[in-house]
Amino acid sequence: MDKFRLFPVEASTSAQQVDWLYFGLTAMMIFFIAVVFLPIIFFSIRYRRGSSADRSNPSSGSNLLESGWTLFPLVVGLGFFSWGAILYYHIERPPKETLQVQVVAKQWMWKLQHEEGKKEINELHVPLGRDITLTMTSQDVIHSFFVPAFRVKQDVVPGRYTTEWFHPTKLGEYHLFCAEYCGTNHSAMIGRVVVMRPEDYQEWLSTGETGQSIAIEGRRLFRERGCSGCHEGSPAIRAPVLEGVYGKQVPLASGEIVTADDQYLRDSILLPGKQISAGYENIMPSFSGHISEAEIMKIIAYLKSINAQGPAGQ
Ligand code: HEC
Ligand SMILES: [Cu+2]
Repeated sequence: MDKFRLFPVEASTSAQQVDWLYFGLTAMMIFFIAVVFLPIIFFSIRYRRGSSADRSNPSSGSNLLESGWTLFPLVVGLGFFSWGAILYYHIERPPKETLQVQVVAKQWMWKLQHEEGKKEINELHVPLGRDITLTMTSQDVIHSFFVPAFRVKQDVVPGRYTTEWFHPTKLGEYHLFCAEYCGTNHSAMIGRVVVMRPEDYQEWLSTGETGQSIAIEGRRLFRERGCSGCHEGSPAIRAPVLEGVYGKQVPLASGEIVTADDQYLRDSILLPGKQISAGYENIMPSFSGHISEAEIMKIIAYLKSINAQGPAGQ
């Protein structure tokens, strides 16, 4: 059995930061409890009925005291608010250059795939000292990807992409939990995160069933599913060229301009009628029900890869 401990280990950069905030808040509470309750106890004993304490000269108020106990908590409160807000901002926004892992949750398991193609179930292997970003979605109900040792928890929602990132700082194995009640076997939807030395991670990536990189698999799907028939310059059909589309500002027929992020690309594939590119007709069929979440993520990885450097390795 694990040693008893009050706190899970701190195994990521944000773990330390979250704990500092938590300890800071606790210290502040203890301070205010002391400032309010110690005098209450003191006065109720000192001025209890029948005590001989001096009751002449009752105090008639003090501006200094009143403004002090208004302003001091205000400043402390705003200080903690800013601290929390900055930390939240930091935890919610993945850094630019990170390892990418795709996560599809379903009742009751986690399916993960690394950029290089390696797949895992209920286990996530990551190298020490790198930033890792998970792009997550669910095939059915809402789940939540929770790694207590990293102090990260994020809902995984059907129909949407959410992200979670962390920077492991300690080798070892850590619990992975689903933290959103998701049906009968919710409590069994657990796994582990294994933080490895970078060399060991590289080796692990290339052993066992490695598969192809997700961008290359995405390119294959792009052909097989007939996307290329319309999107790769067919003279008969007018469809937007998708090279360079990722991250671009796309004008829509409705007059809006949206950024072509993962969510936009996903919606374009499943709900093509929702946002129609300006200047094109709404002739793209919906692939809803004909394509899995994992496949959509691969196609998106492919579309990202053809952004700058042309089609991913022929
Ligand atoms: C029948 C032809 C056709 C097929 C097949 C097709 N598309 Fe499209 N696609 C279009 C047209 C036309 C548009 C522009 C109108 C719109 O936004 O719906 C479009 C728009 C898009 C957009 C938005 C592009 C932008 O610039 O905003 C994406 C992304 C996309 N398609 C991806 C795909 C993928 C991935 C597949 C295969 C799973 C696919 N398409 C299959 C015709 C097609
Ligand atoms: Cu779950």
